This record gives sequence, C-alpha cells and structure tokens, in this order.
Amino acid sequence: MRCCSKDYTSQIKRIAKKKGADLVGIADAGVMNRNPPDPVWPQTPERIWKECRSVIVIAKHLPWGVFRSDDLPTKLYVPHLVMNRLDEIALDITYSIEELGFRATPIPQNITDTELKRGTYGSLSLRHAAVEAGLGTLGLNLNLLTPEYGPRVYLQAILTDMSLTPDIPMKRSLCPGPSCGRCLMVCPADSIGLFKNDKRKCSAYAQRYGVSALMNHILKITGTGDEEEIRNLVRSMETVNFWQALRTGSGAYGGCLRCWEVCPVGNDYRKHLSDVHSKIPASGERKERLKQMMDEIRHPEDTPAIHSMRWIGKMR
Ligand code: B12
Repeated sequence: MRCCSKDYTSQIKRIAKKKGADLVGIADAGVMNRNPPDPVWPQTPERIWKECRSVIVIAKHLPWGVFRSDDLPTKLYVPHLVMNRLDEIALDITYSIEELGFRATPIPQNITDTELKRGTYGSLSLRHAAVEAGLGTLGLNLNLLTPEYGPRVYLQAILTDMSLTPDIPMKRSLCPGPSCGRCLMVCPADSIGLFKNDKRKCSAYAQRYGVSALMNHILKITGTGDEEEIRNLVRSMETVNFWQALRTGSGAYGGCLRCWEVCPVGNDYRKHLSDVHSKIPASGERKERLKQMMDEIRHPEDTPAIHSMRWIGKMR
C-alpha cells in the first residue's frame, strides 16, 4: 500500500464530481467512531472496517421534474434510479482509489443491518455522515438539508484507508425549524415532530412497497380462510406492485416526496419548485402544534426531546 504523506483530498473530490456526484465531502472516521448517532446501536466506520480512516460522502439530487409531477408510479420509480446511480459513482470512486494505491469500499446504501435495532438502522447513518462531512445539517423532519438542494438529495458513502483532509461540519442549522414547519404541515402521515420523525407512520408512505408492507400483504393472504378471497388477493394490483418493487426497487425505499418538495431551503427551490409548491394547505391544529414547538425551542435546556443537536446545528 502507498504511503499517505501526499494529500489526495482535492484529487478524490475532482474524481467524485467527474463521475457524477453533485456534492462530495470528507468525514474523519475517528470522529465518527467517537460520535455514533445512537450510542446504543453504534453505526460507526470501525464496525464495518477497522482500518477505515476517512469516509467520503456523496450526494445526487432527485430530478426536479419528479417534484412537479403528481404521478405516483413516477415518484416511486425515479428515486431508485438515483440510488442506483449513486452506487455506480461510489464503485467508480472506489476503483479510482485503488488505482492510486489505496483501498476502499462503498457501503450498503439502504440495506439495514439486522444486528442494529431490529434491522431498522443502516450500517452507517448516511445523513449523520453527511453532516460530519460538511454537506449540510438535519432538518425538522431529520432529513439532511443542503445549501444547494435542500433535502432533495440521496446519499452514499465510501470508506477508505486513505487519510484525507476532513471537511468542517456546518455550525448553524440550515433549517428554520418550527417557525417554518412546512414539512410538518403537509406530511400525509403526520409523522413529523420537533426534530423527530415517527418512522412507523412515515414508512407507510415512504416504503409503500417495502419489507413491512410485503409482510402485511402476505399475512393478509394467509390469514383469510376463504379460497376466492385468497385468489383475489394473490392476483390483486397490490401483488403486482410488490413484484415491481422486487424487480426494480420501485416503492421499496422512496415514494412520498411531500416533505422534500415544499422545503424552501436550497438554492434550487426558487428556480424549480416555488411556483408549484409555495402554497400549502392550512391546518389550524398543526399550526398550533408548531407554535408550541417554538416555545419549546426557546427553552432548549428544558427540552430533552431535542436529540442530536450536534447534527441539527445552532438554531437561527
Ligand atoms: C431506515 C430508513 C428509513 C426509515 C426510518 C427513517 C429514519 N428516520 O431513520 C423510513 C422508512 C421511515 C425512511 C423514510 C425516508 N427515508 Co430513509 N432511510 C433509512 C436508512 C436505510 C437507515 C436510517 C438510519 O440508519 N438511521 C439512523 C438513526 C440513528 O437515525 P434516526 O433513526 O433518525 O435517529 C436519530 C433520531 O431519531 C434521534 N433519536 C433516536 N432515538 C431517539 C429517541 C428520542 C426520545 C428522541 C426524541 C429522538 C431520538 O436521534 C438519532 C440520532 O440523531 C437510511 C440509509 C442509511 N444507511 O442511512 C435511509 C435514508 C435516511 N432515507 C432517506 C430518504 C430519502 C427517505 C425518505 C425521504 C424516502 C421517501 N422519499 O419517501 C423518507 C423520509 C423520512 C424522514 N423524514 O426521515 C435518505 C435521506 C436523504 C436526506 N436528504 O436526508 C437516506 C440517507 C437514504 C439515502 N441513500 O440517501 N427511511
């Protein structure tokens, strides 16, 4: 293996951009090992690969046309094209690192580790990794927000034994918090809290044809004693949708983009989205909840519910 005295950081970033990444940042693996997002289930680089020194985080935006369309199959399908592209870019970067004489590996992007919190956590938390790599901060709904694209990016990471120069994490929150609250106002699952997301509620929309929906579908089929009912369920459009998800990924990991399309953070919002998404439905009850959250934020010392300030950043 090559000696690491030369700093390859700008070369790696150039390669990542050339291969198609919209954003690229570097996190120090040691810092991530010392600061797991949830210490009970440590999602750390060293758990994946002991020799890892740097984590390269890349992001790719979802095409803006997807947010301007109301077509559900399009919304279910296109995110998976972007996730696939990210995996290809990550593999290209990995081989480029090998050509420089070092070692690297992409991580499983959306696959969750069955040993971590009943299989609900990825091997690394990519959003937290992205904050450590200086790409942005976590928003009210815990999505990563970036200055360039707001939340409208998918993420992937490459671990390497190269010692690269880490980027500096942002100190100030990009998210205006409950004083904006547009994501909370529009969420069809009503899953968003004060820097919290009720995952069970969210996943009914975000993973419409994900593993838990598939299990429920199978249970529904096996639970009915009626032969005609079984035949109808097996031959239903729901089964067709699961087949599409298994074949293409469509609806398995992405689908509900409501909190993304209305988020005003990101240089892209005004140019590509505000004309169709600036108006949002009014709800007195949700507005009232946002007001209460603003009170909680004014007294953060009395608010143990606000976890993860390291990644949320200092509120404006
Ligand atoms: C499992 C998963 C889900 C689950 C759970 C989401 C979640 N919040 O973890 C569900 C199905 C709900 C989901 C939904 C979506 N997801 Co998802 N998901 C993942 C996955 C595979 C793992 C997440 C993970 O490991 N989290 C780690 C833990 C530590 O984070 P956390 O659960 O948020 O925990 C924090 C807080 O909950 C809090 N906390 C923890 N415990 C407690 C307890 C209390 C009392 C309190 C107050 C707080 C608190 O502190 C923790 C540390 O900060 C990642 C891929 C990856 N490898 O990272 C993608 C990922 C996070 N998802 C992504 C996307 C795009 C989505 C959706 C937009 C999909 C869609 N289009 O429909 C929605 C958005 C939902 C949302 N607002 O977060 C992107 C995020 C991109 C971005 N810009 O942020 C990722 C990174 C995938 C990718 N390849 O890009 N997802």
